[in-house]
Amino acid sequence: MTYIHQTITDLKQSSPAQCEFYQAVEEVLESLEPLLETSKRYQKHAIIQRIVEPERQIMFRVPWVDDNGNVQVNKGYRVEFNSALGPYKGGLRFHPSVNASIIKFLGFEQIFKNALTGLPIGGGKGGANFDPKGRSDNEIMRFCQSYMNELYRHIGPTTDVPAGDIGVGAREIGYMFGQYKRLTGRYEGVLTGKSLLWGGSLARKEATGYGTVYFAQYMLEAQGSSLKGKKCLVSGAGNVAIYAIEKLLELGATPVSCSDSRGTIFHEQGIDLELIKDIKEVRRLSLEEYMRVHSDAIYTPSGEYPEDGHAVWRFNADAAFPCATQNELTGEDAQVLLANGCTLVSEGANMPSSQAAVEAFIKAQIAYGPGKAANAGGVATSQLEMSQNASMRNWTFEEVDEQLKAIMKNIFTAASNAAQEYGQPNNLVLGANIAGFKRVAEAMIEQGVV
Ligand code: NDP
Ligand code: 2IT
Repeated sequence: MTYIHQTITDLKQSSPAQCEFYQAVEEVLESLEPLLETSKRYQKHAIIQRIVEPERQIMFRVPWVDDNGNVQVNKGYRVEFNSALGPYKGGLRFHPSVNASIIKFLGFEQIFKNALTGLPIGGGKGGANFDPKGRSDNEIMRFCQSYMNELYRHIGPTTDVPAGDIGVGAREIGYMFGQYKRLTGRYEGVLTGKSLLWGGSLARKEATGYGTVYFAQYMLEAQGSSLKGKKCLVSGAGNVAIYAIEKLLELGATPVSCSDSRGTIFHEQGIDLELIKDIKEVRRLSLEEYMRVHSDAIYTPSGEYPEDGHAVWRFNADAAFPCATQNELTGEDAQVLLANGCTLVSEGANMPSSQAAVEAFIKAQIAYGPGKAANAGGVATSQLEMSQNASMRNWTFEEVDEQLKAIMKNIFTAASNAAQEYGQPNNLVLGANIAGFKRVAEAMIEQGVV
């Protein structure tokens, strides 16, 4: 354990107050222990010391004028973490909680996630501490334009290709693409998650949620089981959650919950997907709106379990799909889920389970798909969008979806094989971290000390 402690101690000194980043690093390094014990080559090439340090971190001012004529200032970020396997690739998050720690944890996770896809993409992440809630369309546009006024000089279709994440969807990507085009005069695949009218890929919108459910399906298939008839808890009500719910319904499971930052809906007979799409994608309202149509559902406002947990994980279910945000499933939540008979967790969000929750799932030997494996379908399909842009071709929905399924299957197989090789066949955290790390580390060694 000494190198883990040493690395975290060094990070705490060189990058103070970045707890989410230390959490992500610690989880990966703990998994690598058996690998580093048997192979000294990674130590010889100082791979650990290099891999935890971003190649480049860009922080910038984002000034803009709100609808009342007041000048607002936000903090913008892009962390270009690792380019051993390809151009930096990863989303942009617009949320008031964004800081350097959150962007670095996301960028660090992205390195291994992207490696697991087997595609030629490096790891990066960006965003701003901008809160889109309650902002008019014009304010969103002005913010996106100002953000791109700085970002455009750092990105490009073969250098760094951002996409969406929390608070960034097709609308924001559109405004940022427009500004990039105006500044550079170039029409190119510099962003993914674009509208289908002008360069987007079919199935990209659905890909993360669908991919998370495919991953769950592959975990169950390996046990001779399936999702059919399973009662599933889903958290979040954004891009990932909505399309996880859609795929669960298609596969004959019953998704019984969803949540947003203000509260949780539990609907025993199954979530009304079209209503959720209308509330969140079209009208952009709070989930409380759901109760106007379905008075038989249960609405729990946030803050019911302020110390140690969240309402969404307190209901009985066979499976859980955390699709909102980091550390939204605590150790206490995990104990309740397990006690209520939950035997599968597939993470649509990035690092949704706290360290204590991850340990509980591994100890209980349930089917547990960590985010960097289970939610890789989004970024993988982004890379398929890049391929289509580069070749000036458009694939059908079915073609993209088939490739997405194959990629999720390969990720499951790679993580599962690595877990077996290192003597813990059920531990996909270990398997995903080792399989992802090996690919990046070998590429870094071959490319020399850069
Ligand atoms: P969206 O912005 O579309 O939706 C986020 C959802 O989570 C909303 O329902 C939001 O509620 C809720 N949420 C966000 N932050 C908080 C918080 N601090 N507390 C409680 N609820 C919160 O984002 P996505 O669906 O795209 O992203 C969800 C997760 O999936 C994130 O962890 C993201 O990193 C991850 N992810 C996304 C991918 C993608 O392709 N989009 C790919 C891989 C992972 P509200 O609306 O009230 O804010
Ligand atoms: O966390 C993620 O993988 C994403 N937000 C998607 C990144 C991408 O480039 O599509």
